[in-house]
Amino acid sequence: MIKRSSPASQSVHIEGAIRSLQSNDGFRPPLVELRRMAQTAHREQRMSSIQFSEDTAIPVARPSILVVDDEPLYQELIADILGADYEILMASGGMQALEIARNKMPDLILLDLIMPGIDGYEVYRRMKAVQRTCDIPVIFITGLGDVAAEAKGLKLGAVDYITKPINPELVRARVNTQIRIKLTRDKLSQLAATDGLTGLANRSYFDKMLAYEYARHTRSGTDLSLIMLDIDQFKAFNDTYGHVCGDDCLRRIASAISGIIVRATDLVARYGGEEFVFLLPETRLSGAVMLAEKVCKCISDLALEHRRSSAGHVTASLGVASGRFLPGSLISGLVENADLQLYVAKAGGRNRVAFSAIEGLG
Ligand code: GH3
Ligand code: MG
Ligand code: MG
Repeated sequence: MIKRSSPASQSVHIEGAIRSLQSNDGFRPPLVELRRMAQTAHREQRMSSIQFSEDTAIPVARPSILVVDDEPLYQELIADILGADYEILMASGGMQALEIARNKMPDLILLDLIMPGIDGYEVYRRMKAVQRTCDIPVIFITGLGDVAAEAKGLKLGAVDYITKPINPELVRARVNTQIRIKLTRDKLSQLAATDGLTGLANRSYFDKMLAYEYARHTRSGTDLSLIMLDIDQFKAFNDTYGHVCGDDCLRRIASAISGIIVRATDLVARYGGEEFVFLLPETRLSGAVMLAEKVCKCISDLALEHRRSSAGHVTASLGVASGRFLPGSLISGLVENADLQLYVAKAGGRNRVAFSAIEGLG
């Protein structure tokens, strides 16, 4: 029987934590960033690319800091103070700073307010206006005693400020604090998008990405494909081998099917229970069916014993739906069609792929 399960309760708790963070200080994990993190996850079996040491939240990998100052002396001074602990990127003007921020996505920006050309306030305003850079924390660098500038910066949303002439101890302390907060947030965002059992992206993350791709594909008019996968006779597997073995089986299948994904834009997620889903942007039906066949064979080839299944080992059934969204069509159409095809695959004897192309999904 095919059934829908709610996302793991663990991710619900973590999302609660994220929501409370959001309400406290306006933090929002950007969708693009969540996507990047989830893509990293199915390759590395976990969401985090940042590794934390055992006792504290100090990361093993070096976080990056962009130092924006038109005076080379200050750039070098700050690089000397922070270079041992962080990767330092430098920009000597506003436009260069915006470009580096966009391309490199540093963990923190130290931004001089007074610069020729566009000043620090304007750089800050433009960064906040773009989704990709709007969540990067910024510390303003101001002149000594310039209280009005400090107040204006903090009101705008800067996380802190540093005054010139620079005091190395203060700079280190303030930067360390902000980096710690930023990395903790990253970690929470990663956890909120992860399925606790398999390490794949979770249902909540999949729903966000589906909405994102739906909007993108409605605009572009290109094909979007979806594969719905359900493990065959899994209740009997649990009944025969126990839930611990069942969980292990789910982990092994998750690991195997995530290794099949090649395109960086493709996403595999745990949809719920013993169901997985593949979201394949800009992919036609033929490509999606090919991938589904590969996934079906890959699971069968794992040859995980299942005495009470028709095949004698663990298998899965897959439903593929593919099509173009017309303006006004419903986002749920694609999932419903993939679900329908999954039912066809089950009814056809399991351990197989069924598919359909839909014109003008709705
Ligand atoms: P079908 O071939 O028609 O899909 O049959 P099925 O037995 O797989 O389908 P059914 O929906 O009846 O059972 C799904 C089973 O998946 C029941 C449930 O115990 C098991 N399951 C769901 N989530 C988990 C999980 O996280 N761990 C384990 N071990 N089992 C799970
Ligand atoms: Mg099921
Ligand atoms: Mg099943």
